[in-house]
Amino acid sequence: MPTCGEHLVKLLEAYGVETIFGIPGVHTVELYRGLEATKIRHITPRHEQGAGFMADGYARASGKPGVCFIITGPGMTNIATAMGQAYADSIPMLVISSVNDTTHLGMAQGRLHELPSQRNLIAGVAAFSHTLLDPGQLPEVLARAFAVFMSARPRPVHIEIPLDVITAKMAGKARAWPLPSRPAPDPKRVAEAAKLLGAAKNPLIIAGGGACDAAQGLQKLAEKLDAPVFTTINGKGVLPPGHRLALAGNLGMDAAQDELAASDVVLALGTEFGETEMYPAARPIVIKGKLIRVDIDPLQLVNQLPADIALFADSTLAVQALNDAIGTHAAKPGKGEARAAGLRKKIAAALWPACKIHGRLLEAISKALPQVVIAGDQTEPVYAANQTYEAPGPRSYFNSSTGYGTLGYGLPAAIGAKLGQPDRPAVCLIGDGGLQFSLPELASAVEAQVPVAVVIWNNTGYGEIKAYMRDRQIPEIGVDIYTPDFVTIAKGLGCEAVRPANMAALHDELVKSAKRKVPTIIEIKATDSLARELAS
Ligand SMILES: Cc1ncc(C[n+]2csc(CCOP(=O)(O)OP(=O)(O)O)c2C)c(N)n1
Ligand SMILES: [Mg+2]
Repeated sequence: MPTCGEHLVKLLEAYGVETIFGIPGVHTVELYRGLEATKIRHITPRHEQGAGFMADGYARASGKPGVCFIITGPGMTNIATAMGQAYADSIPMLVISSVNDTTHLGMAQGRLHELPSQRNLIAGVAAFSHTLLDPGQLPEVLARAFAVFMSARPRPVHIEIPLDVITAKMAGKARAWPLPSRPAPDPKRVAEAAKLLGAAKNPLIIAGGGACDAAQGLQKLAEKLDAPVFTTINGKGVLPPGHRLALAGNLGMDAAQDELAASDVVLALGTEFGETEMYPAARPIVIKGKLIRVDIDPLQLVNQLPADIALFADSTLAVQALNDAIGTHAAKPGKGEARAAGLRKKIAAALWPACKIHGRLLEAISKALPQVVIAGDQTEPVYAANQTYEAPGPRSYFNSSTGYGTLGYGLPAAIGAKLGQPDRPAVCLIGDGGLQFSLPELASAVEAQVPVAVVIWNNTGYGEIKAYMRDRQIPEIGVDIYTPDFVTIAKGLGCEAVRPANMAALHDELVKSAKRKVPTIIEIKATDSLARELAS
């Protein structure tokens, strides 16, 4: 008879899990006993935070939950930060950990890896955290996790299995439970919303990360209504690049605020109007017309702004219902396009100067790698790209400047993204500070043969914080950090590494990176000739 650990692995496979990120320890070896008998691929990071960020990038790029196997105690405190980022950005992540024997829980007898209460510690960054006290309850608890991922606001779920439970024998066939359907909107409210939208003179759409799977229908809806579309950072790619109704910049900008105020009906889908969207100047959003909100989380529908019509629903189903209800109605085209073009111009004029330099860098990346997935960290080129970049499609652009705002995310997230979308090139866009948080994950990528391109913007310091201190007349302490020779280190870790001298070399290196089996580090120093060419 298999153990609970073996049964769990079979169950995960039955739910369609193909990749697991984990670092085994004596407490979790029972999870590994059955792994060989499945098709699941195990990826070993160099730190549990790396496991969490890889799972996050995998989930964002593929749309499937990222799964991690983590040891009791330090493994869990290490992954807590990655769970915090995934929690803030509504990313499905399943963290399976061990915990001490059921009879030892809460006893504080100095057992290996013991925490006073692991579950209490982690519950704040999870949709739920469950201690499995009986192997027989595993199928039900796992079904709850997948019900959250598939049918509710996706967030990390933590299941901890005591050592005596993980090794206990478990009867029965490993079978995935049928999952609940996704919530469909109330038809009466859909009819009201469609009426408002159909009669709108200046409609506007705001699409967040929760709308990214509704892209196709949303484009149709926007075109029918002739409505300009703002996307949040996690909503990028909902409209194809260059679409006549697509807007750039962010909702905190004066021109965007004016346009919002002038819109008589605003349709906001899958967004919490987060403050990190509005870099560098977040401000309260003021909507003077009618507001229609769509969200899979009822609590989001009453967050910050009361909606005139609140549609509690999956965004894809809501958009489909709105499209059906609006039917063949079509606003006279032209006005929306003109509004969008005017707004794009005003926003471009209001952007800070570095946006141009970094905009060129992003253009070079898209040109060399058209179907690229970009996972970014918190660095100057990312803040700029958040304003200007047009992603080739949804699930193609994300970074840790949103929500929890965690340095060190970009590299492991890009590795996860490449594993989640193996047929597309993946680029990590990261600063010299952020990369030093997770540099050893290059070794994980070499080992797993994951060819990501890591574009480092090296300004030899915590540039953004340095500027922030300078603006406030605070002595610039702790921000001019020593940066190692990234090219030599990366080569030592088994990667290819270059410092391209000009745009042509940058292009070649990006193209070559996608053909390799290992990561390619592409370093750009802010004082290099390439940086000058980007600025010219
Ligand atoms: C875990 C963590 N620690 C500290 C910070 C604060 N922080 C935000 S941006 C930043 C500077 C990052 O430097 P770098 O990656 O080199 O990017 P740059 O701003 O220089 O482009 C720091 C220290 C953070 N966001 N996350
Ligand atoms: Mg820096």
